[in-house]
Amino acid sequence: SENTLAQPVGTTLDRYIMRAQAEFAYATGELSQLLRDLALAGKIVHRDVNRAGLTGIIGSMGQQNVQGEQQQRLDVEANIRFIRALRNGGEACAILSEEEDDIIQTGNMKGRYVVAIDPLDGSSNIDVNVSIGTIFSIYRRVSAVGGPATRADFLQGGRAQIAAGYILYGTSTMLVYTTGHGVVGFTYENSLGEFFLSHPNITIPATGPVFSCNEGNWFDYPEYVRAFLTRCKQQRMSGRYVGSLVADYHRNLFTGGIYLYPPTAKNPAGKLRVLYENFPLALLIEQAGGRAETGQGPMLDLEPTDFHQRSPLFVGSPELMTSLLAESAASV
Ligand code: AHM
Ligand code: MG
Repeated sequence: SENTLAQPVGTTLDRYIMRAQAEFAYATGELSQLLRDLALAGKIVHRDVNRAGLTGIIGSMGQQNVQGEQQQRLDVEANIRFIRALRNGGEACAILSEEEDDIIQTGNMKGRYVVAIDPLDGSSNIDVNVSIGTIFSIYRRVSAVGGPATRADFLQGGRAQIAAGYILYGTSTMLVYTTGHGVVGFTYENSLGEFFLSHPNITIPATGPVFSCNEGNWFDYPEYVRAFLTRCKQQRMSGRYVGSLVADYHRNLFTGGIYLYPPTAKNPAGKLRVLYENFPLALLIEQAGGRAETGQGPMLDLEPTDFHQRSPLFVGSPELMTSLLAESAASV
């Protein structure tokens, strides 16, 4: 998964995508167009997020989304932005969004791709000015081109993803993605309105100093998870948990570490969603040299059956994942 593209300083996302398209021969430029569409919507959401405190756009619309959570206005906004960009771009025939129960047919029946997306994850963090993110996953459709997308298009399994990534709206806005040839990162330059290549070949350190989980759920965690976390503490590792998945994941990707969302009493199957959270982050981590697991096996081997299904998520540096799995094996 070595990324061999030599890049001059100041490479924009568009230029990078054009060169990568030639180098990796992906499709016929359709995937390139999709990535550009996602980046465009990401710029608009970046603008909305950064204006949020100013324009009173923040706040509940008094609606709940399909998971029964209170929806914030910016979630709705981001959902609209991404759907519109993908519909206008023409390459995606359908979209699955965290914000909507059923798949959204874009009307582009000739489009060869489907996109699963969490348009704005961590929405409970919006009101308190904490980093939030978008997560996306792309498949080539298995249904006939020219007709509507089907359930099967979205339920192909994590290994069928042809691209995945996230946008972090943090101290900087960054786009990080993979098309199966390593992981690349771009940083948004506000005044120019462009994403620039800033991280040409992202790999996760083999181990790292950080464990990330919601320790408030400690008494719900399986015994092997507690045994592993106890070891982390004995070794004086750092506990770091924003509670915003993209931010926690992104930090650990760079520092090395492990993120855990085990089953809990409230969420016995885990909290995070398979299709637009766990699968894309799992593909990214494998491409970056790390590992992602459900607790029952590799995340990417899970066979999905439902659009909004959840699973536990354990993801991070390979050595830490190995010690977690050793605790798990010792516990049976
Ligand atoms: P959301 O779908 O309500 O935005 O929740 C998703 C968030 C993730 O960003 C984060 O990793 C997780 O929920 C945190 O959950 P908890 O507050 O239970 O620790
Ligand atoms: Mg989410």
